[in-house]
Amino acid sequence: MLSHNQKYEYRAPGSDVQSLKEALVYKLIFSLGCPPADATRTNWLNAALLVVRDLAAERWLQTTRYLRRENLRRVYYLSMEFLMGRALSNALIAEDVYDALREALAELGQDLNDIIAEEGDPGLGNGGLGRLAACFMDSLATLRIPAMGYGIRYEYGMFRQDIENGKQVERPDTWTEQDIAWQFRRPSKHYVIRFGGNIHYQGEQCIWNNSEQITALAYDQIIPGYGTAAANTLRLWSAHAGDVFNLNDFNRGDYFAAMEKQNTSENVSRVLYPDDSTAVGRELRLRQEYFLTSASVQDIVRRHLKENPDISTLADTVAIHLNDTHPVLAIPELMRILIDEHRVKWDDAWAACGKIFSYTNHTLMGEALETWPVEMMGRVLPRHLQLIFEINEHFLDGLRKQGYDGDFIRRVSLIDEGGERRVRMAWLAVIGSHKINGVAKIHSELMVKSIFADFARLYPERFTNVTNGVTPRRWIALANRGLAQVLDKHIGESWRNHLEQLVKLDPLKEDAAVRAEIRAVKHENKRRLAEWINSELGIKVSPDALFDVQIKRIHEYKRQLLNVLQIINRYNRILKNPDADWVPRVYIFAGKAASAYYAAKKIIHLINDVAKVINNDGRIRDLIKVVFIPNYGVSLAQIIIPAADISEQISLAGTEASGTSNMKFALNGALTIGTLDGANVEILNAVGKDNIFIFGNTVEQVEALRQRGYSPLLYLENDPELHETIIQITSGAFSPEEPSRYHENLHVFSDYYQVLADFRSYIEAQDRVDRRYRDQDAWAKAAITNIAHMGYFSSDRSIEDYAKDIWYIKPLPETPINVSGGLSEVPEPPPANAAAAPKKKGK
Ligand code: 26Q
Repeated sequence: MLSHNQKYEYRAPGSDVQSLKEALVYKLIFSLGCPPADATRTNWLNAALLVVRDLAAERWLQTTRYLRRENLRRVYYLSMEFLMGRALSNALIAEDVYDALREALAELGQDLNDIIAEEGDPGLGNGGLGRLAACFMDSLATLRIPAMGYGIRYEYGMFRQDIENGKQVERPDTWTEQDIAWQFRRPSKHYVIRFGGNIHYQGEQCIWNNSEQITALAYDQIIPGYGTAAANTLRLWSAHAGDVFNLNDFNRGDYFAAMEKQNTSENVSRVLYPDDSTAVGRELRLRQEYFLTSASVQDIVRRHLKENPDISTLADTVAIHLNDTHPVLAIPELMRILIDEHRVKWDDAWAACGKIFSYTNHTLMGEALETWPVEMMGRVLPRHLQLIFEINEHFLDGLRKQGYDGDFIRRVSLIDEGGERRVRMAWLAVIGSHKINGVAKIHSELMVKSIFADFARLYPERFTNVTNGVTPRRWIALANRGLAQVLDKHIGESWRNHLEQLVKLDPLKEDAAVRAEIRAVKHENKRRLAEWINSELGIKVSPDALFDVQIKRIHEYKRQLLNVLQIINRYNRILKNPDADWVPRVYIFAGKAASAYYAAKKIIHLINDVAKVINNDGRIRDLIKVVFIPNYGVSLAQIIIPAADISEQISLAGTEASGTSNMKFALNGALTIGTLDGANVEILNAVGKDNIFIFGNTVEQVEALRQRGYSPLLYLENDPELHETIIQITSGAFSPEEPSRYHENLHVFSDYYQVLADFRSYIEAQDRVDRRYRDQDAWAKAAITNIAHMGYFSSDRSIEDYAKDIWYIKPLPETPINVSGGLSEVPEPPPANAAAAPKKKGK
């Protein structure tokens, strides 16, 4: 038997080919109960995941233990969305065992690519905001910053998109059915979450009674850093019937009533809400937001109290970051816990919140800002509504004392009193945080001039910018292995966690051999995508054509419609002038529309209608192909982006907060065609005006047009080619079976996003693209320039900015932890007769 202080000897798994092979077979037999000869692909995938998880598990536990021992300040990243992408391939890169595992599997008769592709892609997010959270988790771990992500384990993530007769059809995404061996279910980590009920006072003490209760259950996944001994955790909460599902209900004999109740409470983590054009206040969404924040804040406070004598030092050990307003209920929830459960004084609690919270804004569009009806909030979260009112009173009283007038007070009040009273979540985030940031330079500048102008006057020091970034591990090392090899050969391997190293590539653009290598990589990526398009969609496209790509959520402000008009115009021009020197193009679209967003779904239909007509028009001789790739997600992005020549970033100036695919494309050697919006502006500065195609009105011009009264008809009257495209669409040239399909709902007549105003400038920019593409050498030079100047757009740089300027957190030392054998001390055994001999103090 082992005695105290003795170490239990265990063998850390080896990462050489032979050890991996043995480990794979071991996992198949002993963990999955399946002999290799009978193993399915899913069995192999799970065996591989278990083996790789073992490789990461030890340093993960070591990191946690180190943090606990040193009691280090940690940041908690709260987000309703995490679009992590597939886990296996990512972990193979982080653990540096990609090639070794491929060999091990090959020796066992398996193909690594097939095994990787077997893994589903959990779609626990809508788009940019969720993927940003995932890139940030990767960078936090890689930079050894003590951090934890908190989110929701939706049973149904983003819907699966099918295209039927040109239209989007939504089907449920049943990702949990695959039962992937990656997440750890943590039955011991659970919290009660309460809704509804009523509140009353016993003296000073507020009591919240008769609430409905459910349980939040933790699922953890390891976030391995690249090239480091540290690893972080992503904790996702799943709702389980708590108190509601109790024996009493059964004993009363109503088995089915008990079952039904369980159903309603577990609804909370059932499904991801869409990023719609407007933030409609749905009660279940409010419950979800509270579910995430309450479970996370309870967990954070519990951890603090385990490592610290009392609650008074919480702000020293904890930073909580709010990814948009979605988790902003964390502020009143922390107030409730501090005041009601720990008897902290109101002012002290509020001061602590101000130190703990920080908030990122991701949109300037007023209609997308979250507000909740006071009536609903009072019903679902009575204590929190009361706290919000108190916070508001304190805030407004302070302003009145400083002499602010009634109109100002009305504008900054947490409660919007115009019409049905509503709680303004963004305002709550601003007054409860010490830092508020936008996600690109132009966005942060506009933020303090527009939506937060009043608050910027009150708290100018709080507002700052952190330009978004993307992780080079997933977006080059994994997605573009060909490019990674070229980079390794010419500039060394350290770009993976020092992306600024890419600049070393810049002078090599003058070297014809390097240009040839870069072109060969691109061609191979295009060939791979062409093959995929042919096998999955039955459309033949040539890898020699220019691949022009717009992949992102379908939204009016992102202006997929502008791209469609341009394609139709090109089609018309080719028909009129067939012998000109046209550059063959493949236009690739992908993206989902929120299921209730009628105009966005109409755009998908139009893209598919236009594709059908043009792709089947023999006169075009394959000079244009239009492909809509269904069911866009992280894994598809990994195939599409490395194959792009042109990256479409054509939102109306002032509407796209940052964009992040723009960074991924440029990093993979695509040239941007874009407006002066979001991070495009910074990409322009990085690559120089000759290596990007900028067009369209500026923010100031857009604003001036609006002021004057924007008139789309003017553009139609003055531009016959534009007029022609609109007439074709509305008269049914692309929907002959239903000519009225686009009669009235094209939305061009109000044209809120000024598509027509930018049309001509866009066409001219596209013609410049053609001219450059005809000179393949010049194109390759521009592509290399783009890659070389993308160092700034690493999410490592973003996270360094956050850590220094917003969270005040330092990274762990290089080797914080004794990785070999450090986990295995046996705890002190209990006394022989524990009940009879209570532990003596001091021993
Ligand atoms: C809100 C209320 C109710 C239901 C859903 C929502 C909701 C959900 C998701 C609102 C918005 C979103 C997602 C927003 C998003 O992805 N924004 C993008 O964030 C990126 C990262 O900063 C930016 O690059 C993009 O410009 C921005 O559009």
